[in-house]
Parts: sequence; C-alpha cells; structure tokens
Amino acid sequence: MVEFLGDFNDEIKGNLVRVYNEVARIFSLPKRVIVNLNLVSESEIKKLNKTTRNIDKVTDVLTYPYVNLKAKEKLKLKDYSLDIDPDNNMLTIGDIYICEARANEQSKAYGHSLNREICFLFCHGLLHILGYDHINESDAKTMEELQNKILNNLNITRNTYKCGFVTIVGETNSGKSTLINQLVGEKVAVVSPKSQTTRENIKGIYNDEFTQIVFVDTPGYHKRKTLVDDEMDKQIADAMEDTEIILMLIDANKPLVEQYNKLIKKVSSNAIKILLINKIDEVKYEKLYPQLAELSKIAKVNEILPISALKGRNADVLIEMIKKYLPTFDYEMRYYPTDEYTDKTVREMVAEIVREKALLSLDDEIPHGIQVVVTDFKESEKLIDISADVYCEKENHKAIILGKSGEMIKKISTMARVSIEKFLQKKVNLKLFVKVKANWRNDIKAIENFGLKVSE
Ligand SMILES: Nc1nc2c(ncn2[C@@H]2O[C@H](COP(=O)(O)OP(=O)(O)OP(=O)(O)O)[C@@H](O)[C@H]2O)c(=O)[nH]1
Ligand SMILES: [Mg+2]
Repeated sequence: MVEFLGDFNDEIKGNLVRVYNEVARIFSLPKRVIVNLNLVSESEIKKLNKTTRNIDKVTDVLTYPYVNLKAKEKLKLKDYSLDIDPDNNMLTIGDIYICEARANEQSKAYGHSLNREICFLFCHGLLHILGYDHINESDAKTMEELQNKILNNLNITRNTYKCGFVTIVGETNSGKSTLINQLVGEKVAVVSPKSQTTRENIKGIYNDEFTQIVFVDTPGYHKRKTLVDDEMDKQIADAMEDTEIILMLIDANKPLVEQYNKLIKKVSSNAIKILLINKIDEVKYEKLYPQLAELSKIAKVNEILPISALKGRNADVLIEMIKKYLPTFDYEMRYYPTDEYTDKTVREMVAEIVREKALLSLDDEIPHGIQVVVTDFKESEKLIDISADVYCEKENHKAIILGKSGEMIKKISTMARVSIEKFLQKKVNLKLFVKVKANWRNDIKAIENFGLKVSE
C-alpha cells in the first residue's frame, strides 16, 4: 500500500501501486506497508537537500528510509515488528519526495509521460529504501539494471538518452568529410576531390530526442612532409584516444582487404570499431561482394557496413548501429546544447568555405599550401562585409591564385560568396587578399597564427 501525500491522479496512483507490488514480489516484502510519497516543488526539495544532506541543490528524488532494510535477505516483517504502526498494523518503510518540476523536465527529455517518469523515480526511491545506491559505478549499474528489470516487467519502459564520441578515420579522399556532413545533416567540413582537404579535427554534432553523437572528422592519412602534416597525425591519434566508437572508412573502388590491413595498423584503440566501405554507388555489387566476403573473414572489427556517404545510402542504418554501442548518459550532462551542430566558429567556417573553393578551382600542387584567415566580419541589417587573407607559400603561386587579370581569384570569390550566403542566410560582400608567407607549413608561429592547433 502506498500512502499518497501529493496531488496524484488515479492513473498515476494505479501505476505506483503496481510498481510497489512488483518490488514487493521480487524482494518478498509485505504486501501492506506504508510509503509516504510526496510531490514537492523545486524550492521544497532544495530546502530538504540543504537541511538533511547539506547539499544546496535541486534533485529529482529524495528518499528517507524508516527502517534499515540493508540486510535484504533478512527482509521479513517480523524483524521490524517494532516499527509497525499499532493503529493499522502496517510497517512504514520510508518517505519519498519527488520534485514535480524536475520530473516534468525529465519526462520531456526522455520523450515519455510525466506519469511514467514518476513511476521511474518512485521505483528508484523504493530501491534506495531497500539499501541500493549509486555512489560507485558498479553499485549504480546494479541499481539501474534492477530498476529496468522491475519496470520492464510492468511494461513501463523509459527511453534512455545516449551520448558519445564517434571518430572517423581513413585515408585521404576516402570520404570522411562527406560522411560527417551527411550524418549531421549540415555542412560542417569542407569536401573536395583533392587529397588532404581536411587539416584538423572537426566536430559535427548529431542530435535527436534520445541521442547526441559527437562525430569527429580527422585529416586523412597520407605521406607526411611538413610540420602541419605531423600535427595532423597527432590530431588523429588524439581523436582516437577519447572516443567510444571509431568509424574506419575505406574506398570501395580500391582493393578492400589491402586497405583494411593498412588502416587497422593505425587504429590501436579499445574503442568499438565499425568498418565502412564507402562509395558503393561507384562500384558494381558483383565486384564488391567477393571482396566483402573475404574481408568479413579477416577483419577484427565489431561491424562492417557498405555505405555511400555522398548519396546517404545506409546512413540511417549506421546511425542506429552507432546508437546500439553508445553508453547511456545523463541528459543534463550531454556535451553540447541540442541546437549546436559544430564546434567551429562562424569565422572559421567562412575561412574553410573560401579554402574549399580554392581547392576546387586550382591545380594540384598549390592548394595544400593555402590557408585562409578571416580578418574582418561586419554584420549590418541587410549585408555582411567579410574580408579574408588567402595565404600561399610562393610568389608564383600567388600569381596563379590571382590568375590572368584577377580572373581566378574572382572565380574563387564568387563561388565562396554564394556558399557563404547560403550558410549565413544573408547577402555577403566578400573581399579576398592573396598574400605570400614562405614555407608557413613548417613554421610553428605561422601555423598558430593561422588558427591551426599545435599540440603541446
Ligand atoms: N561517388 C562517391 N563519391 C564520394 C563519396 N564520398 C565521398 N566522395 C567524394 O570523394 C572525394 C573526397 O571526399 P572528402 O569527403 O573530402 O574525403 P576526406 O576523406 O574527407 O578527405 P581528406 O580530408 O583529404 O582526408 C570528394 O570528391 C567526394 O565528393 C561517395 O559515397 N560516393
Ligand atoms: Mg576531409
């Protein structure tokens, strides 16, 4: 029996009694006990926390056991006969306080009803009364499993929030940046058919009601020649260190087993590994299938999935696969606000768009030495004035970037302006200045001044 002190409707009351009965069944508790259940405001629960636990915080649920039920195996009513209320011959086992505003917020975060959330918190409180806690990780796991078991038995399930880091690695040009843009649904990383397009780790954030996935796009593996290249390697290693899942990307146009063998050597991490065969839109299935069969025999990874990052093929399957491996997470502890989709600033995004257009317009050798820095960004009601310096390494490169009577830079500038206007949803006046900074890719100061990260 549950004594209700808050304003509960009959539907909630019915479910709460079911929760108690299930707990009583599992722990062989007496059927008839008193639990004082109170629905309180944020200020009330804060006050309780302050006075009884010396914690100045609003929490979702607070529990005060009346009897020491810690020795769970000895849980028989007769052991507690002294605590029995002589008026009604029932044992009062404790008080549970649920903060209504908090329960409401959490029910929205989990995407279920307030009724369901209150059942969860009540079950949680009952388990506290029974001596369970979540102070250390293994106790917390035991308590959570038990709570899920009880509520699953009653078909009162809670959607759990999942959150984590997913790092994308692979050779240059395998389509990592295309994939992150596809998965996030926004353009966060620039893409080009040239190698070494991505210079540093970029975060792209996927959010849905029950999930936050922080994807990290890394620079592709290729032969390293300059200091910037060394930095790129360090960034890939960093990204692989703190990640739940690694997406290993290989290209369906090239021999699969060979690419896998090369890539797996660089992935020395305990994280979950998902091997993605990208660009399947370019290859006939008959050609792919025998290689896939061979690959699946030797690959030491958790999953293998053929995809097309460009066309979005299997993108939804990949998201579901990732969710399966992500840890459950406290919604309030998520890494980014749910309306953010990248860690890049607007200025950085604009500079990257200009660099992308330069990569697309220029012949091979020059683009890798290009870096773009936005020097001015002024927004007025109808227009944004943007100036940016386009750095290259040699005078003759500058001449090529400018082009005959400035045609090339004009072309780059127009392409960039169109993309930036689309990105910022506003008219843009873009001014580009081409400058030379000799050998900057081996100059730490210059690399830092260009806003690229340098490891300590
Ligand atoms: N046909 C096809 N092309 C793709 C696919 N994914 C990527 N591409 C193309 O491959 C080229 C390289 O793509 P990126 O996303 O820049 O590759 P990346 O792995 O980020 O390259 P780096 O940044 O240099 O490491 C671009 O021209 C993309 O359009 C795909 O699924 N199908
Ligand atoms: Mg890239």
